[in-house]
Amino acid sequence: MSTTQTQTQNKLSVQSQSVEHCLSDVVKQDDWSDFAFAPIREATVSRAMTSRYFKDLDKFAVSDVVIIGAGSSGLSAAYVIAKNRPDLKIAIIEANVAPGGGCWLGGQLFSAMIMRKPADKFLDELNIPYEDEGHYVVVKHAALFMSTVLSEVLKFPNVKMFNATAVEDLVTRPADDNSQHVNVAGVVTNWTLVTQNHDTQSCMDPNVIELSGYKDNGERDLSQKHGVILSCCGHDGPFGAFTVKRMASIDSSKSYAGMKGLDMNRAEDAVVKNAGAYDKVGSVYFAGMEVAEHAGLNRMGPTFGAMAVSGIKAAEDILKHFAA
Ligand code: AHZ
Repeated sequence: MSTTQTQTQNKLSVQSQSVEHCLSDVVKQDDWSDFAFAPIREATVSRAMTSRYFKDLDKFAVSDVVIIGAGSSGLSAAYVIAKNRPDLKIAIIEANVAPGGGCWLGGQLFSAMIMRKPADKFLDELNIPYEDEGHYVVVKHAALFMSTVLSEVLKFPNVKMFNATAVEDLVTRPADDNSQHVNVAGVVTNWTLVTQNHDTQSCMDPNVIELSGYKDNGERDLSQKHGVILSCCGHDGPFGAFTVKRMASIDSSKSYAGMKGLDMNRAEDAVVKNAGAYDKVGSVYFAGMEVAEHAGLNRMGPTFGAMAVSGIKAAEDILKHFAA
């Protein structure tokens, strides 16, 4: 390309057209030959990362809300809770390196994401553009929704996401009525790569995030609200439906119904209606496709309205718990 670059008053120009970018006032020559970053020591980089990470581990060792799974439902819920209650400590645990769950593409690896109304209200709140098709709207790429909700959630100072970290068990306490049932009082975490290798290595013990509202001896501190877990692990898969399956294995009163076949109309309404508090376990809530696994509902396939709206409904329930 016969591009003539000149520099006028410190501004780059291409074929006499002024090129404006964030470094226009920093770059001294159009060939960038004297460009240099500010100096740094390698140890400074290490300390800048690790000191913050360990500070976060310390800060969130007791959390008010632990969200398991950073897919479309978990992040929608996180947005609503964090926006309404900046005083609550919200830890998001995501097994994958890349958060987002199944919401980087629409169906069958196509890009567009469908949301049925009234889920468009959530898109409006996040300023995400879409095409209005009457009863439903189309976001041009699912990644546009995911990247926006993810960045909004991560901006909240009271939210920390621990990614590449799996919840591999639950912290349990005897139920308040002293029956054989359990309350959930926290999550047991590990690096996902460690969780995936428990069968190939000798014991690699995990870490724990405890819910707020317990005394040193593990009893409930009735002077404060107890923290909650919102499980948004998606449907059955390598990690999916984690909390539903684990609860069924540790509490005989709980069952794992399993997700039924695809029926968009039935599935989306039902997932929203059944999202929220888990029966008789005061500290556990569900949203997203894990609701279908828990309640034996149909799946909806590639329509995402119920993911956002079930997250909003579960968030509403959790906000009510902390407000009461
Ligand atoms: O990595 C998982 C994913 O990002 C994460 N996750 C699952 N188990 C975990 C664990 N510890 C930590 N034990 C865990 N993280 O949870 C996230 C779930 O995201 P998702 O997008 O799979 O679930 P969702 O319910 O938010 O959205 C489901 C989207 C679907 S599936 C579907 C269908 O199959 O019909 N239709 C829709 C809209």
